[in-house]
Order: sequence, then C-alpha cells, then structure tokens
Amino acid sequence: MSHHLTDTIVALATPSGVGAIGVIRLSGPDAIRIANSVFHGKNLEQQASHTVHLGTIRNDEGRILDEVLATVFVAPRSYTGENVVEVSCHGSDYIIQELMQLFIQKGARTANPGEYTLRAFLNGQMDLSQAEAVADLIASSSKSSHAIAMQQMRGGFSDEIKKLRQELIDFASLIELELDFSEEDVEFADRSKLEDLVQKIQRIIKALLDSFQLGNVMKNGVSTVIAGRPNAGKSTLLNALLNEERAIVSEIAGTTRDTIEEVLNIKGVQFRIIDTAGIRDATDTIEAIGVEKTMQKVQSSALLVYVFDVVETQPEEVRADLEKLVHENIHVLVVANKMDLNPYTKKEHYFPENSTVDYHWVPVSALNKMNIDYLKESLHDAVLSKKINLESTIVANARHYEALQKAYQDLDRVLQGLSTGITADFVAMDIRAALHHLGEITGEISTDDLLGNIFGRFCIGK
Ligand SMILES: Nc1nc2c(ncn2[C@@H]2O[C@H](COP(=O)(O)OP(=O)(O)OP(=O)(O)O)[C@@H](O)[C@H]2O)c(=O)[nH]1
Ligand SMILES: [Mg+2]
Repeated sequence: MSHHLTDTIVALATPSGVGAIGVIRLSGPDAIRIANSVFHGKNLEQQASHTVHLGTIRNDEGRILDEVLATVFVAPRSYTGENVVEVSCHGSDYIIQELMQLFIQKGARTANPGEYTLRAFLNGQMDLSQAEAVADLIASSSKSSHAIAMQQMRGGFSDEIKKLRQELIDFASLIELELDFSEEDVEFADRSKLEDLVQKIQRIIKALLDSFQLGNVMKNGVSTVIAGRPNAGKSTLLNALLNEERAIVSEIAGTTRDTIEEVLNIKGVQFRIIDTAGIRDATDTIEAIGVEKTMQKVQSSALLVYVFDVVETQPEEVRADLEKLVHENIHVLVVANKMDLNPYTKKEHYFPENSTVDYHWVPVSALNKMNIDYLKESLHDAVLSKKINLESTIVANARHYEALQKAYQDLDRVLQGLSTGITADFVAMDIRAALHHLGEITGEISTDDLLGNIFGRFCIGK
C-alpha cells in the first residue's frame, strides 16, 4: 500500500453539479507543485500552511479556465497529513472537469473512493474506527456513481457510439460518391433508407441524452423536498428517514424556519432530502422568508413528499395544498402522517374515486417510524420506475452530453435537408458534422482532414 502514498491524488470534494462553488482537492507530495504549475497569482510553493490565495487557473495555451481560491496546507498539517491544495472554483460541471483534467495532465491521478481517508489513516491522522466510519459512508454513498463509472469504463457507451458512427460513415461514403458523379445526377444513397438510419440514430442519441439526466441524478442525488403545513410532522419524518435526530421537532407550529438538506441513500440511489418551513400565511418576516424558500425548493425539486396530519388537515385543504405545490416536473408522494392517531384514514376520504388526480399514497406514523420502509421504497421506485435501467449505458459526462446534443442537431439538419431535397454536398456536410461530434466522444477523429481520408478510401477513381 505504501507506494501509493508517493503519488498525488485529485478529486472533487463537493457534490458535483449542485453548488455555486466546487472544491477540487489535491493531496500528495506534489500537490502544491502541481497546483502551482497552472495557478497564476502568488507562487503557491512559497506560501505558509493554511493560507488562501486568489488567482486564475490557465491551461498550457494560457487560456484562463477559471478564477479560483487556492488554499494551501503544508504536510503534516492537513486532513491527510500530506501536502494538500484545495481549489475553490465555480461550480459548473464543465469548469470542474476542465480543471480536473488539467491537474491530471500535470501529474495527479484521480482518487479512489475513500482514498483521502485511507491516507489520513496511514499517516496517523485518525484512528481506525474513525477511518472505517468515513470509509463506510463513502462506500455507501458512492455506490451508484461508482457503478456509472464502471459502466463507462467497460465501454458500453463508446461501443454504442462507434457502431452508430460506422453506420453513418457507410452511408456518407455513398453520398460522397455521388459528388464525384455530380454531372450524371445519380443517387447511390437511398434517401429513404438514409432517413430511416438517421432517425434510428437520433432515437438512440435521445436515449443516451435521457440517461445523462439519470446519470446526473445517480451522481448528485435526486432533489426531494418535504413540504406541508406547519406541525404536519415534516421534520419528524426527515429524522425518521435518516434515523437520527437531525431536525428540531416541536409541537409549536413554525418550528422549522429555514430549509435543512441531508443526503439519504436508498438502495444505491442518492436522495438530497430537504426539510422546509411549513406553508401557511406567515405571522412574521422570518417565517415569511421561510415559506417563500419552501416554494422555491418545491419549484426546483424532482420529487415532492407532501406531508399532512390526518387528524388536523381536511381533505379540501390537502387538495388545495397540492394544487398550489404540484408542477409539471415534479413527482408527488402524498404522505398521510400521524396514522397512529387515526388509523382508519383512507385515501378515498381525501381523493374520491371520481377524482381527476391520482397520487401515490403513503400512510405513515413518523413518530413511531411506522411504514417508513414503504416510504423509502416508494421514493426509490419513483426514480427507478421511470426509465432507469442501471445496466444500460449511462452518459455521465457533461462534455459527452454536449457532443451528443450537437450530433442530434446535425442529424436534424440532415433530415431537414432530405425532406427539402437539397443537394448531396449539403447533406454530406451535415453528416460530417454529426460524425465529428460523435467522434469527439470516442476520440476517434478530430479534424475534417481525417474525415476526408476516410472518405477518400471509398471514392472511385481517386
Ligand atoms: N402522534 C404523532 N405525532 C407526531 C407524528 N409525527 C410528528 N408528530 C408530532 O407533531 C409535532 C410537529 O412535528 P414536527 O416534525 O416538528 O412538524 P413540522 O411539520 O416539521 O412542523 P414545522 O417545522 O413547524 O412546520 C411534534 O410534536 C411531533 O412529535 C406522528 O406520526 N404521530
Ligand atoms: Mg419542521
């Protein structure tokens, strides 16, 4: 194991894609040197431990990738006991990936799950029980993102793209061939077959694009908001889900005044669960701000856990709340809470059979932790049932996503061109663009010259 400690590792220390700021952490003997080699500002190698420096990160061409804050920790006074640099950059996936790649190019390698903690332990910074606790946490929370990484490594994704590209190249070569015979007005490429192929490719790209959102969800967690009236038992429910006393619970309505966010892992899927201030006409400003924030969280979440008190809240109030909260992009679970006080409560009381809306109904007692497992299962199913098949290829990389999007648009233009009957050279151009963008993903081609060579082989008489 010990030879591992001679290299420098790098990883994103904050959850990706969620915050305004991302923190990339380098640890190892060369951490400061590597950071300094791309950092423009003070010379980081000459700075005291535990100091923060403003500067820019530039690539080899001198292009500024981001303005950052670099915090220097000199061994052994750091979490791992090694030299550590924490680079706080802007939280965009794109920037983070650019910076990560740059650090890797300069000699760092990506950290394995739990590796920072392992190093901390090996360097005597923490005892084994502490290290184990952290390692467990990391292992459980990164299970699905790990699965995604594995999947990508196994190459399911690039195999699929390669196959698609090849089919398209075959077709494009026929069209290019037509260009050589332009005088004669021949069509080697069957237009309707080309149309079929392009549409087929678009469908697969679409599925990959969708899977990106899923991949994102797996990696960053499904944003899940708990909302409802004051005293409904929202905070009690959060605590029951987490199995710890995280949020303050009291019989006073309006206890929770700001949102609380915690990560929960259910069978490998991450949920970012947000407890909110109860919704009502607020009696003071702080509470009003809380309610406003609740509404914002509901707007930006993928899952809504609407909680109500089966004793206190009337059916029409429940329906009115839901009408206010539910929006197009949110999946709703209706949690009937305090079932211990009114065990005969039924869904039909709240949503009559002829009701136009149908919500997934989850009766619980948050206080007694009754039926909490069913709630967890329902949360898990809500995510998985949609489209999620972990075995299928998942696009988890922002740049891949962009390239796929562009390829999709190129193919749209091909279809448009075919339907308006434009000349072969324009069709060929759009196909080339699509091939180029697909190639960006697999790294197969980067320039039109290369493409020209590929086509060159097919052209008669050249
Ligand atoms: N009997 C019973 N009481 C419950 C249950 N869940 C919560 N309570 C009680 O209801 C009261 C309010 O619970 P909280 O979890 O603070 O409610 P909240 O929705 O977070 O309330 P605010 O933060 O004020 O909006 C507390 O006294 C809880 O003990 C339950 O399942 N059964
Ligand atoms: Mg609360």
